[in-house]
Amino acid sequence: MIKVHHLNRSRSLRILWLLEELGLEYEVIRYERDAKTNLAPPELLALHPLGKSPMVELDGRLITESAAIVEAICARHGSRLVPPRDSDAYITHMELMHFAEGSAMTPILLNLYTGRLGDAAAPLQPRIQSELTSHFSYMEQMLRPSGHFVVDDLSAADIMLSFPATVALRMGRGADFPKLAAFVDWMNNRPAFQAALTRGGGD
Ligand SMILES: N[C@@H](CCC(=O)N[C@@H](CS)C(=O)NCC(=O)O)C(=O)O
Repeated sequence: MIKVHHLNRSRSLRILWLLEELGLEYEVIRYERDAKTNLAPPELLALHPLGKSPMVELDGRLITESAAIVEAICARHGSRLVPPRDSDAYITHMELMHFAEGSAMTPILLNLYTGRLGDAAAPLQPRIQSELTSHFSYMEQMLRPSGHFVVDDLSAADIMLSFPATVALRMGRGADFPKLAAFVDWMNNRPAFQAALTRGGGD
């Protein structure tokens, strides 16, 4: 049985969505963010030194890092969500799988943290905002006419990019990036995504 250590309102929802799309059986162990600090509870630290979510137990092996988890699950159960390794699409798939956490999250997190500094953050803001815009614009540009990022059907990269795409909309950038807005809308209407939301506790 696959076990998902799931933190509410987190990137971990992507893993539940993936498992629902693949029709796999899994157990969800839910953790709640601290009401004051918004941080993960210490129970997650007992599992791994970083104490972050998602963490997944697959065949008894604890796996961290969303993209590694998605790749590991797809390797065993979801090869249809990854392009053939010898294809050009596979390179795009790898680029976007790494971009989702390795690139897109940097300006998103800088914006979140410096937002708490008020005026003290003013000198950093132009660069953070231009980086946010360039990363969201890149995603907008990569969306194909079919509404997917890599091939003309759901792929693992779509699932990884759903988090930064959702953040773009939460930041009120939907009008600037209509293809991203349509992608998030499509995701929200997908039964597997709705099932993932329910299994994750609804938020
Ligand atoms: N790059 C990691 C990031 C993991 C991460 O930062 N998870 C957040 C949830 S979105 C978390 O656990 N935050 C709670 C905390 O830092 O206390 C991944 O993609 O899995």
